[in-house]
Amino acid sequence: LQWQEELREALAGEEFLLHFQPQMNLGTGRIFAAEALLRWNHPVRGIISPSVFIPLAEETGLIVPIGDWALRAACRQLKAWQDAGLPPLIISVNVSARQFRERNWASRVAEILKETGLEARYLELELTESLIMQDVPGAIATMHALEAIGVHLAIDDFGTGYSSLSALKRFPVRRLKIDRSFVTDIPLDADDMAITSAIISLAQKLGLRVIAEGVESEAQVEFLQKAGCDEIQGYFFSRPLSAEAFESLLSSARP
Ligand code: G
Ligand code: G
Ligand code: MN
Ligand code: NA
Repeated sequence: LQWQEELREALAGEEFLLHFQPQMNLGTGRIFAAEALLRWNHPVRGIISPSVFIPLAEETGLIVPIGDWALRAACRQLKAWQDAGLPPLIISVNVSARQFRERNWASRVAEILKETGLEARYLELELTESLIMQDVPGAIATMHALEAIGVHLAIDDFGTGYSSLSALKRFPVRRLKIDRSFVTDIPLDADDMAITSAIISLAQKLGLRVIAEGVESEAQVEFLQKAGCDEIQGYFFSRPLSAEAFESLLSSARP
């Protein structure tokens, strides 16, 4: 109950903020996207990680307004960067199951885009496999509604959620994000390397883009490049950054 009140106050008191982690294309060496990651700047406890407060927010249902706040803030930030003349970029936003299952959620997304002035094609929504698998037909319907408004979709934490490969064929998604757990022990763990390579070829054969998460070393980059991975995200290239730090990284990378 105490958490619930604090989360409510945090939303009202603007204690949430976003950090941005760049995603890099291995072919061009350029930043093509940023994942928006929620942070709670608690007046007493300091910065609190979403892995702590998102499960609490899920329980109470507060994840719905908090998630909408994050989506709106991410769209507004990207629009501001576009208006400032920064290079074109995609903003990638995490979606929770409770949020995704809201009635007419796709039209809420459309409203947020309209309100912030961001074109739909610059927004990518990250859905986890487990979110989709909770109700495959329902998820596919919402995914099609999102696709119809021009938003792109990615499957987050891919490989961890027991999604059937035959279902994958029916999902209107553009990108798979290989879960960090498969990347961490490359190049030491032969099984993880086999799984990662297999996900990359699967994505290629299905015509999907593929990004590896949690990339922390040069050796991992080399392995992924050889395996044909398009894109990377992780501490090796950059940690999640404040809006200001991300903006200067982007400005310094301007051609
Ligand atoms: O940034 P960090 O590693 O602390 O994130 C921890 C978890 O919180 C990740 O699984 C991430 O997907 C999730 N997360 C971060 N921001 C959001 C958000 O805006 N909405 C939802 N639903 N999850 C988020
Ligand atoms: O579940 P999701 O993929 O949305 O989680 C993203 C989280 O992963 C972010 O909160 C970010 O802090 C974390 N992260 C990003 N890159 C790395 C990395 O290279 N190593 C580790 N350990 N965590 C990372
Ligand atoms: Mn994510
Ligand atoms: Na992930």
